[in-house]
Amino acid sequence: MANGPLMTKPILYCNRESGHSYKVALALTLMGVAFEQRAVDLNLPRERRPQDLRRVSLFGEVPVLVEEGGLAVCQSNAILDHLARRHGKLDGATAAARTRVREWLSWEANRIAMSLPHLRFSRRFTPAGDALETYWTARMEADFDCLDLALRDGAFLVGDAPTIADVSCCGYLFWADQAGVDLASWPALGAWLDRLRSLPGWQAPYDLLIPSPPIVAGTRT
Ligand SMILES: N[C@@H](CCC(=O)N[C@@H](CS)C(=O)NCC(=O)O)C(=O)O
Repeated sequence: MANGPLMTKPILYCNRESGHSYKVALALTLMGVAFEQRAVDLNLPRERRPQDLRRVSLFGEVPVLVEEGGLAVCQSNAILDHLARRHGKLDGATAAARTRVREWLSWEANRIAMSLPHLRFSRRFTPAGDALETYWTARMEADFDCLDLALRDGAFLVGDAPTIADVSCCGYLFWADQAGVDLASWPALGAWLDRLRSLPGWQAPYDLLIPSPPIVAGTRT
C-alpha cells in the first residue's frame, strides 16, 4: 500500500512533463474523481527514486495510480481502462464500442506514444540528433493523418461522446508546439482538440499537474 489504511483518495505518482501522467490526471478529472498527486523526480536513476514509488511501480516509471484500497496500476492506458471499468465513465456505449476504444488505446501506445513524445523531449530537453528527429517526425505525421481521417466523420474517436480513447490520444497533443509542430495541416484533429478543451473540467497539462523537479539537460526517459 502506498499510504496505509488511511488513504481516502487515489494517489497518482506523476511528473509535470509527462503526457502519460497527464492522460491519467485528465481522465480522473473528467470523471469527477478526486485524487492526490505525488511528483516523481525523473532525473533520479530508478534505484534512487522514493521507496513508496518503487514499491508500487512495476517498471519504475510514472504514471502509477494507487487506489484507496491499495491496488496499484501502472501503464497509462491500463490505468485508463481500469478507471473506465471501475467508474463506468468515459467508455463506449456498447460492447462493440468498448472494444473499439481499446483498439485505440493499443494504437496510441505503439504510434503516438512512440513519435510525438520523443520528438518533443528531444526538442525541449535532451537533443537526440537529426536522424531520430526525422524518424519521429515521419511517424508523427502519419499518426496525425490517421487521427485526422478518423475525426472527419465524428466529434470523438468512438461514438458521439468522449472516451478514454480520446483522453489517451490527446495526452501529448496539447504540447505539439513544444515539438515545433504546427497542427494547421490537420484541421479535424485541431477541431477535436478544441472540443476536448471545452469539456467541463478540462485543464491544460501544466495547470492540472503539480510542479515537479525540472528535467535537467541530459536526462533521458
Ligand atoms: N508506456 C508507459 C510509458 C511511461 C513513461 O514513458 N513514463 C516516463 C515519463 S513520461 C517515465 O517514467 N520515465 C522514467 C524513466 O524512464 O526513467 C505508459 O503508458 O505509462
